[in-house]
Amino acid sequence: MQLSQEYREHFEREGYVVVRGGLQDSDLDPVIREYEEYIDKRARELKTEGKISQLHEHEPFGRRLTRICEEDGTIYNELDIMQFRGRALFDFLRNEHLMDLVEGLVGPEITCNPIQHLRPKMPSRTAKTPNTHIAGWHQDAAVMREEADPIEVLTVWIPMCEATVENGCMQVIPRVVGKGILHTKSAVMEDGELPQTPAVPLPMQKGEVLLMHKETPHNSTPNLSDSIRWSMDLRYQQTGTPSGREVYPSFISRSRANPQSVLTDHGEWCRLWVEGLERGKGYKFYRW
Ligand SMILES: O=C(O)CCC(=O)C(=O)O
Repeated sequence: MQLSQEYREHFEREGYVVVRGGLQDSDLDPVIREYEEYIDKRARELKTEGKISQLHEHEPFGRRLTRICEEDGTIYNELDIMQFRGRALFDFLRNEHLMDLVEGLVGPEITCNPIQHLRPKMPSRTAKTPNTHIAGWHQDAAVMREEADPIEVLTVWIPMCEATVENGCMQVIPRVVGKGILHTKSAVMEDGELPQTPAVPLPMQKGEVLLMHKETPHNSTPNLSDSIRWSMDLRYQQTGTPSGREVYPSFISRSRANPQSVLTDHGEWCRLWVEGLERGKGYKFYRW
């Protein structure tokens, strides 16, 4: 699906747009299956090691990890993109439907920025799981280093299940773009830095895609449901521009001019991340 003029105008005016039907189950399900298989394998290992009492194998995708983590939280820290590095996940980062949407705003030469996450946002009441996926108000521009300030890095937020107000969907402050970085002290906005415009909660269905400008303030609230809110947040930009996190690997995910330059080698992507994570130890990720 190409990004329509109407969607583009909404993005330009509001600083974000939710694209209905941007992805299909067949785009997301291979990633979900890959995570299901991994969680199953790791649950069996933890059970053998005596760290969990049961496999919880009859629980659905939205609940199994919660049940496992109530007994042992190890798997939780193995699931973000750079640690997990699955093949289906890597393929998804240059998925054709996704690239079509991104091309509508970034143009035909697209690089995948390394500031990218896959978040299993756990129900808040899960005692043993670190609640790291509650995002305070911030602009993504502020989590990049200064060299990316002039660059248009597009945030793409993708729910892998329904995202609701109850399970902690994204919220944005519209029409802020053009004022630059509003943070003055840290990667999270302080009281008084947030524009007074009312926030817009963005409940989304699986298959919908949020495209967001890097200056749009956004947050996400605690997950008050009893199911995990699975999502990905990815970033893309024009090839040849600085990522704002140079220590980690960017890669070309679409090129109309030079299709051979697209990275399709899963092993090489993994290698780049292993090296990048090593290089990133002690790196100053934020400007403050
Ligand atoms: O997924 C979330 O809850 C927060 C995501 C976020 O803050 C971001 O993509 O910058």
